[in-house]
Amino acid sequence: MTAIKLPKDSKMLSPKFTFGVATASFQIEGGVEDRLPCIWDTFCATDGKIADNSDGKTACDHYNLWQQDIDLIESLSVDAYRLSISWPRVITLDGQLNPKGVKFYTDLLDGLNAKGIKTFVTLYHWDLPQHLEDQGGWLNRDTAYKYAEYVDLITQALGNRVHSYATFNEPFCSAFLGYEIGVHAPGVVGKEFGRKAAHHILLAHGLGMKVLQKNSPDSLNGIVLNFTPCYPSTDSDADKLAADYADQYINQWYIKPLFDASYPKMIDELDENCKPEILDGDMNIIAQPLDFLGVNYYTRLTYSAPSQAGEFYTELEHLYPRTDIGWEIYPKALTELLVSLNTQYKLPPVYIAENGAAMPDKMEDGVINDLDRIDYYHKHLNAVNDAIEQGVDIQGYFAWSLMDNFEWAEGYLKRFGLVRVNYVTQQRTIKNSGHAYKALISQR
Ligand code: GCO
Repeated sequence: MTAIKLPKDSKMLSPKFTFGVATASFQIEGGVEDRLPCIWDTFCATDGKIADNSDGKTACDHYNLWQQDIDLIESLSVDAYRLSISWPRVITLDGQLNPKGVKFYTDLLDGLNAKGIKTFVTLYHWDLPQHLEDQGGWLNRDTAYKYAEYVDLITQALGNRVHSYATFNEPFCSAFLGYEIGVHAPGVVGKEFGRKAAHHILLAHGLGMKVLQKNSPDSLNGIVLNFTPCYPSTDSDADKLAADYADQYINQWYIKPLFDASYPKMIDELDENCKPEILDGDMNIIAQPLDFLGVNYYTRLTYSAPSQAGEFYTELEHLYPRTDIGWEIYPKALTELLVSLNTQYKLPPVYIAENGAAMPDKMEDGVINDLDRIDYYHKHLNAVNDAIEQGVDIQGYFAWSLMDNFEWAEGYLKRFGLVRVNYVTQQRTIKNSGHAYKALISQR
């Protein structure tokens, strides 16, 4: 596949559909000297946590190169850019706005708006200020209230520059990867912590939505969740039960409270010490009306019945074909996911807020001919189109990512960009996938 194609009559080719590219603050900014430390700085400084022992000190140096990066975004002909605000850059230790950090984002947003690029702002993409982690981080209920204060201050400061706000990116990753299996910052390990962190993040989401309703009622306000659809490895009842449990644990736990104001039924099967403390009124705070739901999709997983007593499922290795990060390429699950969420819940308009692939790119004569990534985008965009044809209201799609960047525990080893970054010279080179994405968008 050398081009990304959609059916000629696809609704995605109407000018009303939004095409964008996405990034996140810690993954691209660098500029650490001008902000407070965050949990990812600490995690990176801990031996053995990051595959290449790297950190976010420079990353893509977007903190200094943002003007040329806006030109780069414009050159891809996208309608929208999804970025995140670094909480430790805009808030000081005593909880006040940091004018220098705020100016970085107002300049950036003004620059994007001047070019007619719609701004999709995520208020939390994992960079919790370290001093809040020192007080328990997301295991401390107070953090949810600190988050609401931060949202109040920053949204007032940004004024009407923002087209869309997402309160959080992927609460699953922050809670489960960060506070249960510890492969992400802050690296806390223990089954008793994951659900507690998740509940406080969801509570913070609800409190944040209330602030947005007050401070920014005209923007499109919502949340971005990631989904890894869970498939049974065979048709047996035991495997189906295992996949269903996994689905409740990793997917439903984060969406059901938003729409039904309750957790999935597996909460009853959790050991007492693993249950979150839910105070009166929490679930109603969490279930605020949403203007949109962001869906991030990369892969699926398959499950079979548990092999040991006391467990609920066995997660199988990713099947083939796989991307460079080892995730199965299975576009059909994206269609099935969207259709199934649309039957289970009364969804607001959906935006695919992230989808993309790490591939083993090679640069030859200055060209990155990443046909594998083009093929991934072609198939997944068509999977989105199939879901639209089956009645799901999907209004936008964001490629992850604008450019190669700091891929969390994988450091700089895995490249997700439509644009290659040379981390020595900071030179950006549009890959053929970037050209193909632009060609698709430009044909409208
Ligand atoms: C996520 C994050 C991104 C990642 C991307 C690839 O979805 O995990 O939002 O920051 O880089 O997903 O893993």
